[in-house]
Amino acid sequence: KTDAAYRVAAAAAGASAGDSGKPLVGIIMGSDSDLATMKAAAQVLEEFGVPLELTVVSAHRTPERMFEYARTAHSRGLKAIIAGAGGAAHLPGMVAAMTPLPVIGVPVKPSGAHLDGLDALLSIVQMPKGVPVATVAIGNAANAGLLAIRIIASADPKMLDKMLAYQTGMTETVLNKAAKLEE
Ligand code: RP5
Repeated sequence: KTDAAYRVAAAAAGASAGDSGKPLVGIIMGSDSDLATMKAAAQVLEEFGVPLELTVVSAHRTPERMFEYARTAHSRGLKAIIAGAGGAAHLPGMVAAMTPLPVIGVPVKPSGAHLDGLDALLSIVQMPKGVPVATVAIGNAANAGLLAIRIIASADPKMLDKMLAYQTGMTETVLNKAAKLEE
């Protein structure tokens, strides 16, 4: 999917959602410039058939919107939030402070950044005791998607089967590559 397609998908979020028709995972990012990184989380969720919503929420530029999003997320039926930001990446931590849901933080390396995303990583990972954010590697939004699926799978046997199948497939792929190398 192109970035533009994800913008359309964001606008129509929930339209193709699962049983209840409601998104289960919220993907938010500090800027639309983060979409190139964050769309990998959406792609993984779509592959597993997890309904999602995706939008821009900025801790610094739209603080009231961030408050509103975080405070209403659980009552709207979300089960997890994936939050990505670059630089002084306060979005995941601030959202975690205002929701009881699990929050997965994605450190984004903005194009042309001088600190290679390390600033975002440290901003997201160094949370005080009591306010956890599960932080993935710099730019690894796909892993954020997979972690959100595991959270959902813990209470959803069908999703658990899909995750087991994914893991089996990954193992087989690597073993096939190893076998080819050994030929
Ligand atoms: C952060 O600043 C955003 O999450 C983004 O990674 C970075 C640059 O944002 P733009 O200036 O491209 O909007 O808040």
